[in-house]
Amino acid sequence: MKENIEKAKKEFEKLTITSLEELENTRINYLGKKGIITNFLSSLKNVEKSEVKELGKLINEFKSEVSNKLEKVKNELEEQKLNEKLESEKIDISLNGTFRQIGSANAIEKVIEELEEVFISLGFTVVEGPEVECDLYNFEMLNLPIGHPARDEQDTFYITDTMLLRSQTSPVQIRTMLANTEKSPIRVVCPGKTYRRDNDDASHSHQFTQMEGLLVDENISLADLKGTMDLVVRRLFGNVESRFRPSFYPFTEPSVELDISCFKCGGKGCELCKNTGWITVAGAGMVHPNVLTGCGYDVKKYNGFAFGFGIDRLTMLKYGIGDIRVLYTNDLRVNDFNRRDN
Ligand code: 2NL
Repeated sequence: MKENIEKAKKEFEKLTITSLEELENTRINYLGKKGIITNFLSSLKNVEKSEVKELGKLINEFKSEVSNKLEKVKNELEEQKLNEKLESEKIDISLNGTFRQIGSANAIEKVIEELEEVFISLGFTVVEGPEVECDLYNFEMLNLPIGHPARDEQDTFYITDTMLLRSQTSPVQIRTMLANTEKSPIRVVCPGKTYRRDNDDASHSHQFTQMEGLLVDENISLADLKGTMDLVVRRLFGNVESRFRPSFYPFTEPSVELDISCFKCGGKGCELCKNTGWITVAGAGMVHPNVLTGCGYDVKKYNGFAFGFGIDRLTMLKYGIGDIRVLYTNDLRVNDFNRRDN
């Protein structure tokens, strides 16, 4: 029996186990109910008493050798299996992703938003309105009756005899005043698309962009308008001077043009300011009493100021663009100022 045990031991030591399935078979083969070691142990009862101790020790050593080896191989195989799984599920995060060109706001839109921020900080509300308007709101209520010569300058596209594409955003302010049934103070800015019957060239476009503003309150003076405009242009263009020049608009009295000192040459005179040292950025004035009365405001109590920025012009000045048409043609150089590689 001793030789049989030693022989089985040698055979076991030669065994190579390469899978968990083989491992389980080996376990059953050696340690199972009818396994080799179990058989040796039960054969002990047929052995001479004097030999039981030695053989028993031998079998138990063999048994723990088998158990130890099976445990060791089990751990190795499981680790190997896990490594294979990890390897097969590996993701190479160093690979470049698919590059998508990210768009950005159009330059006009950015100037509008910048102006809105300033006006909101001064207590103004942003209001929008329809682009197809009636003659009444676009012209008549702005003190521009039919036949008024100033209508020529603002000739636009007519849908019918009385419906047109708005030539300015003023009708939005008219609507705001009419809708305010309490006839209380108003502070609004109205950005949006406007239209004129223009032949397109480097400085004219049949569709352009305006931002008008209206303030109605008690005891408003031209000084309030000047202070407001000065603050706005400084926020937009930095440390510039501002000045008012006399002008004419049918809807304001008095009317002014707002100039800023040239931010390029500092007022010395250059190509941008056509050697004048000044750049015109807006028209403005005190709201004409006819406009206020027409909208139901008592001019004995209320007055106000209004202004209009040509957003296209401001955008061209701010970004150094020489042709207004570029703003409306999806030229990526205009629309992608905030791209990293620009
Ligand atoms: C320009 C001039 C201006 C206004 C717009 C306005 C609106 C109402 C009443 C009075 Cl409801 N005025 N708007 C006033 C002065 C000038 O725009 O050439 N902008 C580009």
